[in-house]
Amino acid sequence: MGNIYVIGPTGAGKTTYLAGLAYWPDRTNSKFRITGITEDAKKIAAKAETIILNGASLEPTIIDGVKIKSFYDLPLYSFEIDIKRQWWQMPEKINLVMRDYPGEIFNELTAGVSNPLHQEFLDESLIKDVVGCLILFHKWEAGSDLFYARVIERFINLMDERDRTQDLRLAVAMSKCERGEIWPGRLDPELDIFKLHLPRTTSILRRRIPYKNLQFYAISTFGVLHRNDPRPNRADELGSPHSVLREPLKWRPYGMISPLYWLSKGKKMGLTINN
Ligand SMILES: Nc1nc2c(ncn2[C@@H]2O[C@H](COP(=O)(O)OP(=O)(O)OP(=O)(O)O)[C@@H](O)[C@H]2O)c(=O)[nH]1
Ligand SMILES: [Mg+2]
Repeated sequence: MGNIYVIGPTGAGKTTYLAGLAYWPDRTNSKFRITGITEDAKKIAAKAETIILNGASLEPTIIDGVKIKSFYDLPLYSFEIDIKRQWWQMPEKINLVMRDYPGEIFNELTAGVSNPLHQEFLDESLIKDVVGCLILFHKWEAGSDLFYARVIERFINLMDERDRTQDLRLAVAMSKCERGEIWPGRLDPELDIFKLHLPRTTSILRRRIPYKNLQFYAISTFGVLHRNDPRPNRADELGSPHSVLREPLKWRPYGMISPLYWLSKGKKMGLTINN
């Protein structure tokens, strides 16, 4: 079982993604069954109902110094994902231990980390029992590339210092990919989202991370309304940075499992079971 941490700047959708996993719809036609193992995983599943279905606005994950004094105070999510396959195939399972990082740590990387607690968090994300990181980005507009490139460069420097550049897997994903401008790019995210909109960030990653340890993904925890109706399943409240599901009963998250499969197993999930 490998530990996987979800990192990325503030507002990238990390907590929502974890809540989505915890609250995975138990539909008969879903190819996955996700079971929360730890207390925290069960707690967030209960919360996810309000987060995902009723649009309760999600607070940014912060280190407030009172509740979270050390890395070990961060909630620990452990999930078991069963992949339903055809009857003649061996059943497959992914066991995950995940932590939800506050984005502020990632943001701070550009300026250099001065807060010792932040440093502890970064160190923990690079210890040997972490097999991989899911890095979520959500901005693709001009200007974001420079910021992401700087952050990623610093993060890879830290990997280097801790001797992890050769064995830590990085799944780099564009989140909220149901957005019309990037939705068509989801089929080949490296080329049509990352190289196109974040060329500098992509080239640093490709240059410094071994080919086999780096994959690009597009994820949408919200998803679109239907396979044949690619309107985002999202209702934006005017003037609010928060988005909520437009039609909760049609919740079809996109691309959430494949990066986890790759991060934990080091091979891609078969095309037939792609979600
Ligand atoms: N459109 C859309 N919005 C999303 C999606 N996932 C999350 N969001 C919204 O993005 C905002 C930020 O999400 P969070 O999950 O709090 O982001 P975070 O990465 O945990 O942020 P920090 O805790 O500050 O680091 C919320 O308003 C979410 O509703 C998605 O798939 N699509
Ligand atoms: Mg958060």
